Amino acid sequence: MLRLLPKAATLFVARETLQATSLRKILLRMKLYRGRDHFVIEHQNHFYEIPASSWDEIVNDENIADRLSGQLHNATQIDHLPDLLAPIGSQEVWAAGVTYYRSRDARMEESKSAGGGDFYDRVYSAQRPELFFKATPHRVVGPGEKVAIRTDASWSVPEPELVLFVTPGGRIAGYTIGNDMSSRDIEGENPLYLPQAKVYDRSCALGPCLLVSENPLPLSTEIKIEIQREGRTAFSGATSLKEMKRTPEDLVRYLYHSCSFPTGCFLFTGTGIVPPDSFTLKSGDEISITIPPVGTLSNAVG
Ligand code: DO4
Ligand code: MG
Repeated sequence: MLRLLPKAATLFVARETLQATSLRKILLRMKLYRGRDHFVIEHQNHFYEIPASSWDEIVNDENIADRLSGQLHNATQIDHLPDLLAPIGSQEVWAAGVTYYRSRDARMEESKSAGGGDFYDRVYSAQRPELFFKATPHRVVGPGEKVAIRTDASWSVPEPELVLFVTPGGRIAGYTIGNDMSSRDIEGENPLYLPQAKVYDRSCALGPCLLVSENPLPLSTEIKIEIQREGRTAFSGATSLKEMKRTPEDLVRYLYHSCSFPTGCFLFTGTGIVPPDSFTLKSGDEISITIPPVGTLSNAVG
């Protein structure tokens, strides 16, 4: 610990304690990356390689932040980030839906002719949230990898979402960015088709890192998306956590009710950005989703 403190701080016990406290606060918000061969912590714009046998070993600690700040002292500094993989090990990925008014509206519109609209209105205001299973790890892609469109879908969109990492004990220990790729024509035809509209190979992107934070993200946190097509912006949009109807803690409480997650889990918190109905993704589109404290997740469609 002292190695990272200014020398003068060691002369005054009270000041040292103060310095150590603020250092701890800084350390308890850091980015954890999963590289192909090793794990990396980003701290104050420097990268440190840390030893671990697996992603699960790191994130299954109920106090990930303390574990990482402890490891930082013996870590090897490296010049740049390695090629990144999705920040996931053996965790299941779940998702909440219709947590923003914009999503409720879009869902009611797309399912109107099938008579499903009322369900979305009811779930938006019900106490119990909509929670659905999104992906097993092998269906998840990481930064720079391609997300897919279902070949039997005619109307596909990305859903840019804040994703929680929840420990086996049910504590929100970190945040990442997610793309909940969705087939709106299939979902709109019948709400019972939701698993097919949502769960298919490469339908889920996560990354670029896990922001390990002991403090919740402020409601002013923005979520932004930009889709580039043939060199121009085909769609862009933004929202903030202020627009979310439910709290992350409430979503976790329902997810963990009568359901265990031995290695923790990821939980998408819902989308507040839906492109206009005339928009559908095409192969070659480049999707960038930014949540400022976490970073940017970029994936092409293909
Ligand atoms: O009910 C359909 C899914 C909604 C969803 O994924 C979202 O609101 O983000
Ligand atoms: Mg979604």
